[in-house]
Amino acid sequence: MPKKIYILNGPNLNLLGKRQPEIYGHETLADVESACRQVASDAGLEIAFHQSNHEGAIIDLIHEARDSGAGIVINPGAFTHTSVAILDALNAFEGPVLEVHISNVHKRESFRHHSYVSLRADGVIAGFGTQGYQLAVQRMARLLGGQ
Ligand code: DHK
Repeated sequence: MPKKIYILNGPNLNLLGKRQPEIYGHETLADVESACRQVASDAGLEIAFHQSNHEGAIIDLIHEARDSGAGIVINPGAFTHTSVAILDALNAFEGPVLEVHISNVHKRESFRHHSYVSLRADGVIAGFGTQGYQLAVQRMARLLGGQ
């Protein structure tokens, strides 16, 4: 059975492609999902792809991944910079965690420079645009012992 990875997206990422395209680009989240599915299927991985504007829903998905996920790729959106609860949930997950930011958060406002999730993440990708998700899935495949 293929290993399943969870790709989780936080608040406002449902607006990808429409929201501040000069920062987040023109691709939609559906475009990101289909690109990730392609990379994952090439690597023999299954994907559960989700977005929520609600912190608790993201935490519930991280808990679900404890039972059925081998790894987590997460772009927590603004919760990156605020959520100890998401950090705690990720700390309760045993597999690899990769943190993705579409924009280079370090080039932006200082409140975006700190990430609670980075205290848990095994790797962080920022500023590679939506391509960062595909790179994270490739890296996840390597971490999980695929190609
Ligand atoms: C997305 C967001 O919504 C912001 O709140 C983060 C992140 C950056 C991104 O670059 O993908 O600060």
